[in-house]
Amino acid sequence: MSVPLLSVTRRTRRTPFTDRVNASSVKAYTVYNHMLLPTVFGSVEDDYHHLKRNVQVWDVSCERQIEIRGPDAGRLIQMLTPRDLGSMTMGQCLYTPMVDETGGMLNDPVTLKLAEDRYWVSVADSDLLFWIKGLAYGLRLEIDVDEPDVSPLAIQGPKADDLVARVFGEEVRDIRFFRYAMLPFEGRHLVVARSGYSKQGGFEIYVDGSDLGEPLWDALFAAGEDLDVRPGCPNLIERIEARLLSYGNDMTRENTPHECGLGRFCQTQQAIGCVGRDALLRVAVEGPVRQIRSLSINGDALTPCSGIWPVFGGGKRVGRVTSSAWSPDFNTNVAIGMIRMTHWDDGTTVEVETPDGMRNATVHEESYI
Ligand code: THG
Repeated sequence: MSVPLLSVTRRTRRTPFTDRVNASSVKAYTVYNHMLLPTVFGSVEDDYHHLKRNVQVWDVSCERQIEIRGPDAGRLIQMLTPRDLGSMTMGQCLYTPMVDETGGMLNDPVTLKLAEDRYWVSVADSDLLFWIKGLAYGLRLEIDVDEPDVSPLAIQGPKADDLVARVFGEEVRDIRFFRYAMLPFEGRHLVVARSGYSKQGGFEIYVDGSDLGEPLWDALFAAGEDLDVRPGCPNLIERIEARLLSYGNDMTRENTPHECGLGRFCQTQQAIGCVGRDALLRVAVEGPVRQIRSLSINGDALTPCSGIWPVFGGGKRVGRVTSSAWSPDFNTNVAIGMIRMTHWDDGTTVEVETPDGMRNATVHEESYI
């Protein structure tokens, strides 16, 4: 079967790193926040092994920043999320489920507090900017909402500390998980955060100004030659093992944060002002009746999941699988799905209707890694 190409236009935005990514023979892209996101370099499996052993540089510019600035910034941010941001301090990043008035997930960004009156919301793939602008205008809030020219570059893998220390200095080793420091590069101060869409450890550098993109990319590759640094990207296998959720795939506006297993990031009672507070307090009384789970699907490697695979228990529909990949380390197909409470206990056996036929599978309460 021939593989169709992606026609790139102004709507399919390039990034400050696209020329470098193309020069390093990227094999495939997806589109995320209307922007190019690489998905494969060598092969998904080669990228996976390399990520778990070495260090990679990821063009995750598509994690766009929504900047919220002004006297009402703190008030608006709390309207967006059931996570209590009352004690958030500068230098912190927080994973923040964001919900509408029904408690439905609109996005699952990382929020950074840059100043008392200035935040970045590092968004997943949905047009959250319009929701925020609508709230700000509708409520006559004293804030500006924009998408600045900021492009995250992630450095992920067990050797990430060594690589980033060579470019930004030894102080990067002291940055705690989901904290950031402002560190100089070519005379400009950049947010360097210990975060990223993998469980292998590493940093995200928020490249503030497209002109810095290629100099930073080149500096990292020059400094990391002996570390076998390679270009990479969020890896499908590793993120399923880690149960890192993908908005639009594993959850949508149809789901509450609790269904997504994100209840630990919600303090709805304290989140005064959150638009979805009443709805979430109402559903919290009963608790969710379906929830995100990891699954292992028996048999040989499956066709990648590009939609919904129905899940059955005792012949009845009990859920869906939305992400799946063959895991070399666990020697099984690993998957993420939404499973009804009758079948969500650890070790429950179910059947999954895959494009390669019905397969037996097991539900797991914990992630693989
Ligand atoms: N980094 C930044 N922006 C992002 C992402 C990112 N925007 C888009 C997307 N990824 C948002 N989604 C997620 C999902 C998971 C995590 C971060 C962003 C994540 N979760 C960890 C976990 O669940 O184990 C840690 C959460 C915690 O303990 O606070 O890292 O990756 N800048």
